[in-house]
Amino acid sequence: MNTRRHFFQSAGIAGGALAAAAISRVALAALPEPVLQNAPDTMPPLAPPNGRPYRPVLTLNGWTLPWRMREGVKEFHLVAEPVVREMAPGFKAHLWGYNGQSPGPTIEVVEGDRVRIFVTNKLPEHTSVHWHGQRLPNGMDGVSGLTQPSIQPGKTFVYEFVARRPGTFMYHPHADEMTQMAMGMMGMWVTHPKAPHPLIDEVDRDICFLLNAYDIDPGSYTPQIMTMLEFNIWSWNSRVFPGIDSLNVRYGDKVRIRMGNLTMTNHPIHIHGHEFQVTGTDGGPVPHSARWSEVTTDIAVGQMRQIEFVADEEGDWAFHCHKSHHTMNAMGHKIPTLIGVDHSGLAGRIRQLIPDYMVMGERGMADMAEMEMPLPDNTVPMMTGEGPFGSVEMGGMFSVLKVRKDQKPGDYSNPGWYRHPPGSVAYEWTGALAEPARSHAAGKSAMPVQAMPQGEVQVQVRRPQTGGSKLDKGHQH
Ligand SMILES: [Cu+2]
Repeated sequence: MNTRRHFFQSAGIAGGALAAAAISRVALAALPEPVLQNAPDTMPPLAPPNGRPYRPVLTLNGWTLPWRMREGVKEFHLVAEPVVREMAPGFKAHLWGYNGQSPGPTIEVVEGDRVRIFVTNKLPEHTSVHWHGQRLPNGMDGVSGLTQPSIQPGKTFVYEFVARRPGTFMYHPHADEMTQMAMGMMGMWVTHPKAPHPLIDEVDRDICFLLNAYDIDPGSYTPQIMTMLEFNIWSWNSRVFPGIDSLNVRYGDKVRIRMGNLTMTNHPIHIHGHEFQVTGTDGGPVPHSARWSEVTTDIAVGQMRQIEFVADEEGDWAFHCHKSHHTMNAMGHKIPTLIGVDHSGLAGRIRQLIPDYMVMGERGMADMAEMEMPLPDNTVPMMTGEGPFGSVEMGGMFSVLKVRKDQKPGDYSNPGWYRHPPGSVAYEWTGALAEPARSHAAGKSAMPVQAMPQGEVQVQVRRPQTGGSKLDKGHQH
């Protein structure tokens, strides 16, 4: 194990700038020493130790890659390699990534910076890096076969260009892309404006992460790379709730969140308690005349979205993908819907054959979150997360925006649960209930119905289908 790895483990990356300054003379003569990270924690923003100043971003459950300045060029060193990523406590995945983690570190520069990136390939197959969204010389675009030969295992390539456009970008391989992105090879890139920009506001908090997805069978460690749609792990920066850190801000802060989507489907990202505006896309800052307020923005595959709002409502606000199957962990979708099915008597008979058999789902799926069931070796429960009032019944692409008056400026640490002012929490009504007024008239329709059935028809609950189809991935009950 590399000593630098130890350094980051013990000291946290608060020493990131220090690490960049501590590069040995030997390294200065050659490649920048690769900086590695093996914790999945959210590291503090990396204050620029040199070059033009900016307010650095915070990478959710991630970190920023230190650089060295050499003759006016910012030099970075990415190492493409197999990594072990803790996706949630107790759940580790064997992924491919950069510098010890998946996703790789965020690269942060200033508009006009000349950037030189050394890419060393420690994977078992060739790779390349595409700088998604950037303006650059064609030969630096990283499309293996088209704009460069691929980087063979053991080789190091150099990319060099000027960061011309301020904005939010990504990087990922453009070589055996299906495999390498399914294995977690991706990272964020932020280019700050070099001077005050009419369309880019100063913000108090700037937070970024990637949307990614994996198909990892419970009990296994390596993603299925052939999966096209049926992923079972929906993650932000290769973490799933409750493993995703909360976004902690000070009351009144102007907050910017940058997200990039490298999954195979779109994600409508939704925030509670606040409205935001989309202030930037893949193409750069959005003109003021084209902005409107909303509470959900859809991020399509390959897109970046930058949202901004003033955090002026105190509390613990849910922040998540609005596809409800994306706020679940390790689940299969071929489980029959059992709501309303009467299982009485059935479980007892099945238990004579399968002693651990449990009947699930006749009252909805919330039972799953509350019941403690034996899980396979390496996975996360379908829904988890324990809030101050009980189970949150969420997993996957979910986190919490914590807005606090006593959060210090620039302090991203978790303030704990919100203490609601007395009388401001929904409560149980224990008084008498009046008989509800109901309309007894049959429904009207736009036109008279032809060929009315004789009697009344009610839709029947279908009995669960058994036999034949295996219950797909996820927990089987
Ligand atoms: Cu989603």
